[in-house]
Amino acid sequence: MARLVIVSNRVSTPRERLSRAGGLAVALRDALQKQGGVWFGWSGEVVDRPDPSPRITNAGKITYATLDLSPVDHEAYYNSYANSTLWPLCHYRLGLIDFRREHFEGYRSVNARFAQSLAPMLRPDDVVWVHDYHFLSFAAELRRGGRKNRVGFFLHIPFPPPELFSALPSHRELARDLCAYDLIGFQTESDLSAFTRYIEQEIGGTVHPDGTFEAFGQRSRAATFPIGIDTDAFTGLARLAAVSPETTRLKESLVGRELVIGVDRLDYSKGLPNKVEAFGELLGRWPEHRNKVTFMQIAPVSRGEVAQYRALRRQIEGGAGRLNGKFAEFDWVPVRYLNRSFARPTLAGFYRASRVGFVTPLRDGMNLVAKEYVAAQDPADPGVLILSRFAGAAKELKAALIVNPFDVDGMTDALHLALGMPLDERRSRHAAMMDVLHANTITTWRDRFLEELNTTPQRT
Ligand code: ADQ
Repeated sequence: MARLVIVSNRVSTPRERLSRAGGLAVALRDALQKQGGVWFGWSGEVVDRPDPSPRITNAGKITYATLDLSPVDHEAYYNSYANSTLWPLCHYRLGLIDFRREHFEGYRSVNARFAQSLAPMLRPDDVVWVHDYHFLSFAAELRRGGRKNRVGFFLHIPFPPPELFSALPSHRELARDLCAYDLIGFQTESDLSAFTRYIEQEIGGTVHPDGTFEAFGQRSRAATFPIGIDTDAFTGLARLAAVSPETTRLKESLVGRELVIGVDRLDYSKGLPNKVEAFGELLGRWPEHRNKVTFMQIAPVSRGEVAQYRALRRQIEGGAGRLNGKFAEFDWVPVRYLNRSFARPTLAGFYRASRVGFVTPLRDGMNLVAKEYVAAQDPADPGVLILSRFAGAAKELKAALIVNPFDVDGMTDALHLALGMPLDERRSRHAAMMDVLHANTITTWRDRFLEELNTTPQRT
C-alpha cells in the first residue's frame, strides 16, 4: 500500500491529547497509522529565523514534520491572505475582504517554501492529501519542483459562486494553482457546482458529467465528500458524560430550566449576534419562557489578531449584556456567554443536557457541531436541532428545524417551536438524523476520498 502524506495548516502532533484533537484528527491519524506516512504542516510557532528543514517527530508508523513561520510570513500568509481574504470570500462576505497583492505573494511563497521542504521527503508513489484554504497553491508548487505524485485537496469551507470568486483580484492564478491537484473535494453539491460553473464560465474549461474537467491545459476531477463525525464514538462519549461532574454541575445550576446551547468558534460566519437577538425576541414575545430557559453560548476566541474578530467580540458582548440587563432576575441570567473551549467529553455532556442545539451560521462548509449535537442526544428523550439552511449540514440533516439565519423573527419562531415540541416528534426527527449520521461517518468520508484519489491515474 502506498504511503499517505497529509498536509494541513495545523498538525495534530502525538503530544496533543485526543480529547482535544477531534474526530477529523483522529481519523487522519488512524489512516496514517495503518498505511504509514507523514503529517506535514505548520508547527503553530512564529520565530524570527525559521529553520528551512522541518522538525521531525516519529511515533509508530507516523512521521510528524512541522515548519515554523517568520513574523512576516505569518502576517501575510495566515492573518492576511488566508484569514482576511480567502475566509471572508469563501463565506460570501465580499465587504469584509482585505486584498493586497503583497499578501497574495506572501501566501504563495509560504506554499512554495512548504512544498519545497516536503519534496525531499516524498517517495514517487506517495499519495498526498492536502487540506483546506491555506494550501490552495501547494500542488502547483510541488509540480513546479517536478513531483508527479497523486495529490488530492479537500476544501473544508464553502466555495463561493463564480460572481463572487471572480471579484478576487488573483482569482485566475489561484484557480490555475488549484487545477494542479488530481482530485478536488468539496463539502456539498452547491460548492461543487459553484466551482464547475467558475471553470466553465470564467476560464472556458470543459467539465464532464463524471466531474473530470480540463482547464488551463490541465486535467483534474472535482467531486463532493460531505464530512461526517465518528457517530458511535460521540454517542458513547455523551452517554458517559451524562453523569460526569461537569454535566451534573451544569444541570444543578439550571434548577430545572431548559437549556439552549450554541457552540461555535467566535467567527463572523457563525451568525452569533443574530442568535443572541433571536433569544432576546423569544423572551420579549413569549414571556412564559422568561426564567424558564437559559441560552448558553460557548464561543472561544479565534483569530484574535484580525481586527474584524475583535469587533465581533465587542458586538456580541454588547448584545448579551443588554439582554441580560433587560431580562435577568436575581436568580436567573438568560444568556451565559463563555469565551473558552471545552474538552470534547465535556461538550458531549453539555449537548446531551440541552433541549435545543442552536446552530445558525450565516454560511458554513459543513458544521460538525450540528452533527455532534444530534449524536449526543438520548434517543429516548432527544433535544431539537435548529439549523441554518446555509450550513452544509442542512443538506443532510433535513429533519432538523431548518431556519434562515438572516431572519431573526423566523429563528425566534423556531426556538418557541423547539421548546414546545412533543416527545414523539422529537424522537422521530432524531431517529431520521441518526440514520444519516450512521450512513456517512468520518471514516466513510476519509475512505471514499482516499479510494478515489488512489484510483486517479498518476501523471506521467
Ligand atoms: P470550523 O469552522 O471550526 O471548521 P465546526 O465544523 O463547527 O467548524 O467545528 C469543528 C470542530 O471544532 C467540531 O468538532 C467542534 O466540536 C469543535 N468546536 C467548535 N467549537 C468548539 C468549542 N467552543 N469548544 C470545543 N470544541 C469546539 C471548518 C469549517 C466547517 C467544517 C469543518 C470540518 O468551517 O464548516 O464542518 O471545518 O470540515
